[in-house]
Amino acid sequence: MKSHLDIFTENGYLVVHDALDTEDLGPLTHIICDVVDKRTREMYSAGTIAHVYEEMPFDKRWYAILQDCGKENEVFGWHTLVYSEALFNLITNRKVLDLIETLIGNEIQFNGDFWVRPKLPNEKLTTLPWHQDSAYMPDTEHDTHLTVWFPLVDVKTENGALQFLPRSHKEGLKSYHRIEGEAFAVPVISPTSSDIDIDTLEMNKGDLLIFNNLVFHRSLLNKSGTIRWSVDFRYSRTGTSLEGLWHEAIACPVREKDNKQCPTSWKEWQRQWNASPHKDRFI
Ligand SMILES: O=C(O)CCC(=O)C(=O)O
Repeated sequence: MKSHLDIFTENGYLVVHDALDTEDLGPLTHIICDVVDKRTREMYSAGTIAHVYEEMPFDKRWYAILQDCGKENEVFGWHTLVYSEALFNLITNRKVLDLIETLIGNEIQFNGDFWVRPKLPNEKLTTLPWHQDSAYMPDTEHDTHLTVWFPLVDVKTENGALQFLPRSHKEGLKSYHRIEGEAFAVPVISPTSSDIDIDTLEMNKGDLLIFNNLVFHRSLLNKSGTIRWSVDFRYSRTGTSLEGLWHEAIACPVREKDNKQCPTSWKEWQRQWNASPHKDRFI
């Protein structure tokens, strides 16, 4: 049987089913619900929306609110809004770090990059084109940077699953350009000419995906009537250069050699966050 490392090395990504449970994901989901509730009440008080949609479930409420006022998400992901101890606890979750350890060893740093993504029905902004993460992270292509991606609801093709091109990381970073009207740079040459190459990752809440910075992936349009909530973090081996990346200021070691105890505390990370200039750049 192939190990996690074998699969990851071969394909450039790895899905682990039932890696986390409600105890792991619940606190962050709670924070997101609180953010939605707070923003809703502010909009209601300002007269921007007619109802607070209190009865709506997690995968519908934010969409109902934006529809009420005729808006879409202002950005592709939430950052500062979800900054919390619950977020830090998921970033440093022992089960997550154990899995990462099988791929890059036991000296691990969190790169500082995190996003909660409310992917709305039929929304172009959150439908990412084929890309390699290094295309958006300058000078990272010679090192391994891992993205860990967790669905916070079950994700099927219909509500905007991620698609991957297995083994595409083996050919290095391709050239990218910007096309007018597109939010994200795209590869100059399309990375695939055939649907056969494409792996569509349908995943359930509790499953976890890890991929490297050179594998091609994209995010499908959400054709359902509900929100595809997900969260993603980035990690690398401790000492890997993060120079020039916007999130360097809030990077921190999360696992040291031969010690399962996270070397950074929430209090220390809070100090870094409070001193960091970038937090005011994102919502
Ligand atoms: O969550 C998504 O829809 C896209 C995520 C992605 O492409 C990334 O994190 O690089």
